[in-house]
Amino acid sequence: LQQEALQKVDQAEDLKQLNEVRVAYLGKKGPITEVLRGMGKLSPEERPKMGALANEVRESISSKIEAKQAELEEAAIQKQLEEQSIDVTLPGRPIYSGNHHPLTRVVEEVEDLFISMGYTIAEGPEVEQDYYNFEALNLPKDHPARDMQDTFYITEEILMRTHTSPVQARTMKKHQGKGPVKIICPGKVYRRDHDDATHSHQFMQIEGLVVDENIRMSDLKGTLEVFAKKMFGEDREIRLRPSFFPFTEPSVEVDVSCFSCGGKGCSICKKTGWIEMLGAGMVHPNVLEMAGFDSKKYTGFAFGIGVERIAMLRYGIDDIRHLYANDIRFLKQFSRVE
Ligand code: FA5
Repeated sequence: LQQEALQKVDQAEDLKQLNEVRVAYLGKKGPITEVLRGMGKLSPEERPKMGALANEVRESISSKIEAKQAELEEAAIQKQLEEQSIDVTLPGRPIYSGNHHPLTRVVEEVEDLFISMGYTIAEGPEVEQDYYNFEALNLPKDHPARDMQDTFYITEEILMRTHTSPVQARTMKKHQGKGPVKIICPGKVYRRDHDDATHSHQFMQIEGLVVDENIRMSDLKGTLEVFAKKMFGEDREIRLRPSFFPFTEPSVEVDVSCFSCGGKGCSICKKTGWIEMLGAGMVHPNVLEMAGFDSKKYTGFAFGIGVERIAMLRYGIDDIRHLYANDIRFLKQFSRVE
């Protein structure tokens, strides 16, 4: 029996067959278990002899099985390794890392700049009340200046905000008539504009608002000069042109000198050497009063910058629609190397 079992172990070609041998010879129904079970029937002299013999046979089979198992397992691993061998000469698969959208990058940079000048970030809803978007900004119902911003209305009183300026009114109201206020607010805005190379029906603005005692136009100019030089280079200049917004007086539109052509005139600046960047002005006393501030004690300045404008100039993007088409070939060009 022992010889036969040891031979079967040797012949086992894989772990499955080996297990079958184990069950056949050492299992509950195997011949050795049977012998051990039948021991009760033997005479007291024969019992120890038979027991010792049965144990010896069992030991020898089981140690042979163990040895064979180790051998088969090793062989199985070797076989697997051979089958799965890696060809290190094959070209690797490229790993594409994602990157921030150019508009996100611009917003983050502008945020960092203004935070370094002591501003905090404010937020407001994109679905806004007519009151904050217009009335609290000195634009009563039926005021002709409402035509400046074609609006998506949801109801008569609720609309998609057309600019980030309502956050001015909301922030001032929260301060309950006490300065200083020093915030910027980046966010999406919506207008019923026809989409073209420079206009989108949904775009982004960054609002700025400073209210305190003795805030002057020169503070606005100095702040915007720092903004232009930090965003576009130390050799940049700004130009203030008189303009009109119902919520600021005086109001200006601010141009930045064109860096693509160095002021000589190109298609980006339409050969003028200047690019319009933002609207700004001194906060209108009516707006201060409506938000609960004493306009004899407090003055302030505000500005609203078009984020797409900054991105287009910064990266030489010639069509605003690229920023919203989600074309991976376009977006891949903005991977940040830091
Ligand atoms: C305003 O929206 C004022 N709220 C700005 C302001 C804030 C003035 C605080 C005074 C004080 P305006 O409509 O000019 O102003 O828009 C500001 C900027 O948003 C523009 O200079 C331009 O860069 C950008 N912009 C306006 N319309 C669009 C559009 N359809 N698509 C993309 N950018 C636009």
